[in-house]
Amino acid sequence: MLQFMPPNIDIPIVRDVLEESHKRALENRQLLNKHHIFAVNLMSSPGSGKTTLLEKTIPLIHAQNLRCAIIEGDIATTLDSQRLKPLGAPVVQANTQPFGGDCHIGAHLVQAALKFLNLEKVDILFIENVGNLVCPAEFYLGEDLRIVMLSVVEGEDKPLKYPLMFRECNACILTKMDLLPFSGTDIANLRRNLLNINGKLATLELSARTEDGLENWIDWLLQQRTASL
Ligand SMILES: Nc1nc2c(ncn2[C@@H]2O[C@H](COP(=O)(O)OP(=O)(O)O)[C@@H](O)[C@H]2O)c(=O)[nH]1
Ligand SMILES: [Mg+2]
Repeated sequence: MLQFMPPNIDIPIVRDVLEESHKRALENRQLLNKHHIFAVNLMSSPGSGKTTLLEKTIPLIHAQNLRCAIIEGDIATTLDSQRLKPLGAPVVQANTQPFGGDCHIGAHLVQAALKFLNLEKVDILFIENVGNLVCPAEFYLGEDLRIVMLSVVEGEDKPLKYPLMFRECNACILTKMDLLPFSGTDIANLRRNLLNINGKLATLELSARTEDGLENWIDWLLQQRTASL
């Protein structure tokens, strides 16, 4: 008979790891509070458009005289950081490959990354999480806002298949709306699926390519920040 789990699995070790992670997240929270920083954890599958949205968002936030910083999470490379650096906001790359290639950013990595930022000069911190619709949902980092992006080409079933992510987030940005006519996605059904999984989920729709919906996203984001102050 196949046995999938050793009978004496050491469950306390798993719990300790999660407790340690939560402790670090609360420390991050305290530090961010101390500096009045509004932190946004941006999550999605690889390729949904997180970096592109940041490329479009940061100049618009800067235009409001608010200062941004970015923690860029990836398993490997500094490719996304290189895309974002010209925007003028400080960027810290957090790669998980040296720590075993985790499929999400941990609170300890955020803690380490925060040491590279002059927190006195940051109003909004964006954390681009590792592209993954599963693991990042499980780890609180100390953020104010958890956002999942879902591009319409990924299909209307994704909220049903990856419910934790959609339950754990405050908002879902449906993106690549310019591709909707080619996607075969039934947008009404997608909206229904989102709300069936999480009735409190705020939903925004935009295209970073055409910039439709971008202004609405910025207004909403700044309202969330104001409400948190
Ligand atoms: N058509 C279209 N393409 C987009 C949009 N946003 C991002 N992309 C493209 O999707 C690809 C992946 O985007 P990227 O921002 O790197 O995704 P990330 O992996 O989530 O950071 C790139 O080729 C982008 O140009 C959008 O709103 N519309
Ligand atoms: Mg990216």
